Amino acid sequence: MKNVYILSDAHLGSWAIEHGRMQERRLVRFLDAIKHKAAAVYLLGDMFDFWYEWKYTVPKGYTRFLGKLSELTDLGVEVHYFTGNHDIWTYGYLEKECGVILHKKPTTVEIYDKVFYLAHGDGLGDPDKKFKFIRTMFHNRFCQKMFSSLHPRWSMWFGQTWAKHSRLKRADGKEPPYMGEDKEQLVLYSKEYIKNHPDIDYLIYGHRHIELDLMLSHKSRMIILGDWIWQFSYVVFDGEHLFLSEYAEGESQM
Ligand SMILES: [Mn+2]
Repeated sequence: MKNVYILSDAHLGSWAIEHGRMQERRLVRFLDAIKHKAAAVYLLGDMFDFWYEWKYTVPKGYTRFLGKLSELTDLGVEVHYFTGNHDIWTYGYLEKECGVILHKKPTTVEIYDKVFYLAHGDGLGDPDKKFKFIRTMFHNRFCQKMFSSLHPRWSMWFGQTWAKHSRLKRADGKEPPYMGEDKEQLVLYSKEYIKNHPDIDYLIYGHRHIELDLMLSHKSRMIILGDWIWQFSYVVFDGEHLFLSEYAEGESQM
């Protein structure tokens, strides 16, 4: 039985990440190392720090990563690509060129008899009104059309700058630490969610850039994935056991 891998938040191409090339190479080496063991790979959002595609144009860069995704899908590995809040603006290129299966919303999926609820995690249980307003604008088709009509010289600059600042507004560029079961938005959201969906075995999220592995009930386990900037963390599921691990090169991996 082949494994299923889940990871998120590489924020490739970020102007706030100095080790961008090393980070992309490590991600690609990881994908290469698992390609024959994987039945499916789920990328849970924000793989790019700012992705925006036009009808005839896509952003520069990411050639190693995009090539590796294509190699995996050519081999028959299912690659599921969830949009986060930094890469909402993909309109078919990643599906057509790289063969990924795109998800723009949280998805419930059955994998080897277990029920997974998968989401990037932005906007879930988040009471921040400003964030909600920006999120609505970002997803609005009319705003997207207006933005697309700008020359990429300005719109890509604007997007990269916005993304950079959303990283740097945190002290040392990292996310606030885990806030505890009673305050962490995704935990509160998940606890509410399983009340009406008690059949879910695993709830898995990105977005927060922290690693969390928490039992919510006898059945439901919640995981926040960490990131691929500093933690290089991923979930692996072999049909029976599920682990949250960190990719350390040179070690033998599952
Ligand atoms: Mn995010």
